[in-house]
Amino acid sequence: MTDASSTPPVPVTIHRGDYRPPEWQVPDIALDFALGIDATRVSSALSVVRHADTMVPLVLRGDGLTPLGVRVDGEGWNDWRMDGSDLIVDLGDRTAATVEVDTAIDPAANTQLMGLYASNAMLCTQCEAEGFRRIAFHPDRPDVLSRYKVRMAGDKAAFPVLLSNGNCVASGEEGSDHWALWEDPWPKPAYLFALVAGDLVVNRDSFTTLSGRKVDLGIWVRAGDADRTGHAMQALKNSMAWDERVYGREYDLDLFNIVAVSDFNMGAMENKGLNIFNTRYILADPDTATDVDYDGVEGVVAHEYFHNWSGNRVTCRDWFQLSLKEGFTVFRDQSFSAAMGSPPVKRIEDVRLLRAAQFPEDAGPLAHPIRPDSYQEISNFYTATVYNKGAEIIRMMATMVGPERFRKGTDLYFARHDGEAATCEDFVRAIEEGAGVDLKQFRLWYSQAGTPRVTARIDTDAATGERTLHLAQSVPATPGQPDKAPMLIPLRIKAFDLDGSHGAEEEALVLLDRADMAVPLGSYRSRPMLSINRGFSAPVIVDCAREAGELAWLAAHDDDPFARYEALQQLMLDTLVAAVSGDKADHRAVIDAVATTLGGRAADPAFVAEAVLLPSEAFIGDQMVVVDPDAIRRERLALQAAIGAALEAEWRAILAEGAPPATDLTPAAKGRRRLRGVALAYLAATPAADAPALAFGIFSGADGMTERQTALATLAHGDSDERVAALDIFYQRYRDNPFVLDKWFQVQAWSLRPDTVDAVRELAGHPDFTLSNPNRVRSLYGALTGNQAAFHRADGAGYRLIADLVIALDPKNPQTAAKMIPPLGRWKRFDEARAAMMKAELGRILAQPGLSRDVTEQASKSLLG
Ligand code: B3K
Ligand code: ZN
Repeated sequence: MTDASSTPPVPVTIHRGDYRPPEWQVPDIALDFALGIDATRVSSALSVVRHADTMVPLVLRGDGLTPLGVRVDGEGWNDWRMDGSDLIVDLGDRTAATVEVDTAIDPAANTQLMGLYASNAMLCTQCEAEGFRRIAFHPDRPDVLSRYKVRMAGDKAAFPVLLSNGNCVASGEEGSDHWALWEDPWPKPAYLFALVAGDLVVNRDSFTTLSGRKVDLGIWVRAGDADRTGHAMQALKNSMAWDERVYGREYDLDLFNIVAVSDFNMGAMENKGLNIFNTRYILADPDTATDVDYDGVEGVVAHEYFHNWSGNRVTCRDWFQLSLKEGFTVFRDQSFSAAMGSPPVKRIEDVRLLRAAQFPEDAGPLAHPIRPDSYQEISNFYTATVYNKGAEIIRMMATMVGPERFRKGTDLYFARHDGEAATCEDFVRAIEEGAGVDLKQFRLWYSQAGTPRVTARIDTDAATGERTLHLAQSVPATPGQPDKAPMLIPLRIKAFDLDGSHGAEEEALVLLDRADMAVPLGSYRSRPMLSINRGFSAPVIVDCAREAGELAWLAAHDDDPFARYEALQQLMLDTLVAAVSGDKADHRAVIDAVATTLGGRAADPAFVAEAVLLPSEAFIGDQMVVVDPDAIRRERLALQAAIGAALEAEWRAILAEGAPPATDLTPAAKGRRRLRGVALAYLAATPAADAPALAFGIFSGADGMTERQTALATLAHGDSDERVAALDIFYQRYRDNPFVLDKWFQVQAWSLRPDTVDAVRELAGHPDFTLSNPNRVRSLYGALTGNQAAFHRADGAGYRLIADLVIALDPKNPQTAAKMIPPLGRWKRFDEARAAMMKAELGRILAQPGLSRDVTEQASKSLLG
């Protein structure tokens, strides 16, 4: 017997091609928990059934567990041994048995926040992907599905509320202890197991499903927080109704519980019937949450709820199939949020996120297909590629077949694989058959990494006046994939006729399925205006030489709102890239286009706010061969100041109109607030002497967090007395609210001030800063890595700070530590001096003894480039 926790992890690479079906299935599991914050005893009884032809022993995975007793069919059993952290039980020639194992765990010492851990005196679990093995020995693979019976007992005063998956079927008291027995009728993989025990209050509601089943809904939070759960509850009920209407999916238990937890590695978790959430995606009221926070709550509640079908009823065969549930579920939550608000604005937000997080990933050392071929630590593959590019791939299928046929495909998928652990291939096949479409070449999206690049050019036949669109595609080499085959790229296209010579203009869906292609457009007397990849129909980069005048025309007239947004962004990008490359900056065309777009602000303020926003520093950098963070900042600020000054009267008028009440959460009100934030930022970029006072006025007069935070963030960029005062007032007012205090850290780390890296270093020593809370870590250090010029400060201070963080955090929480590494891995994109410093920091991280598998994998791959 060995203690697994002392064994250093050896990086082993797991390959998708090595998948073998499980040799033992576990149809039933009974768990018994004797709860304690720093000592919880777990007794598990696994009914196991042999599925192999040979007499292989039962392998139960463990992580940091010691078996305190092993019994088989009720008898003490000696035929077991430890293999590293795993428990191997030799069952001889038995084909079925009940294997019982006792273990003891210390939730309070669990700083990884995986398995059973303590958060604010409450016990909770996180098992995806491989956390169940930190609670009990188990095969712990998603293709082993079991029915669970969970009994838990503990001190009534410490743990008045006892929750698990499914339904509570019995409960009782024993002196100062009490107990509850939960049963989940639906077989599920171990990663969907959940348990919560603590002192919680509940917001109860109910939902009646399509077939008339009444479902009790409960959102459990700490005392005092219940009145901030209304938005989450409404989002849950809207999600349940939407999934019935759009996908025909009904909820399948009598109870649906959500618990909010302060210490959580990610957003939320879809455990069957017992979702566990990061508090930041549950609690919202106008005083503490911004409009963006409200939308985050709605989107994440929907996402986790939708997993009940796309993830739980149909789960993943193995972790390489992760995008099967995540890509599809992100697509579902994006469609839901679009339906609840403004579809074009939602699309812009989703594409902006894809470009900010996924395109860089796809262009760097950690690039991987949405269905990866290998991994060392699966936690490192919960990426923007698997989630967000995965959603784009589902969206392309939906675009190609249209909503009715897509629904036939998903109906077939759910019907055919209900109760199973499926693969991405199963999904594609169901869409192929259900929707009646050939997806043979399309499957390359699952196996080829890298963002395809499409070039587009219109040629004219001088003799006939016929126009032809020439399209070409290339997919860049990525680690392990030097050569790529042409993909199937669905491009929504329209060529606008300026002089009426062409007749009706119609949008076409062009399926670009080879390296080069010519698309006849017909005859146009003057050059048509090309609108391409409308609605962002494919996750590609389009290179299309269009002059400023053409982009300005499209920004003003295209009938696809996304394409209007895109044209203005392209105009801004072209202007900025030229300026950064040393050309004399000409701001006129952008200013005029922004002015024209602002003309539509009364009708659609939210869209206008998105459209007139300048591209981020990082996205400008992505257009360059070698990123020059200082020049990008300089030129972006210069353009912002020029737009600010030229349209000063407009910005002032928008601000003078006043804000809608913070309690008004309609899309129109949110749009007006968003536009006011943009106006304030433009005004603050000008030399206008009253800008800080104006921002401070908005800050102090705000009746809600959207206006308050926007004004604070604007002030935080500057050097005024108002900045110091506002930061102090904000801190004093919200120092006891961790969720809002995160914003206080974040706005300072986002600041465009030259001393931001020093400020972050100092804030890390603030009494309210802690490495134990992932939200706090992200609010400070995550914000810094998103601040391009600060993180890439020429002396390498930003790199050092992040590497120091990774080294300090890894022993506590490797998952969160590993998430901070990718920004250091982008060294190939920067000048030699910066690249050398970034590599040196990666090397310093890798030289640390006892490094986790998570950080080892990310840092070593990042160093390789
Ligand atoms: N499925 C979880 C993510 C689990 C991450 C584990 N490292 C949340 C979600 O995507 O819904
Ligand atoms: Zn998910």
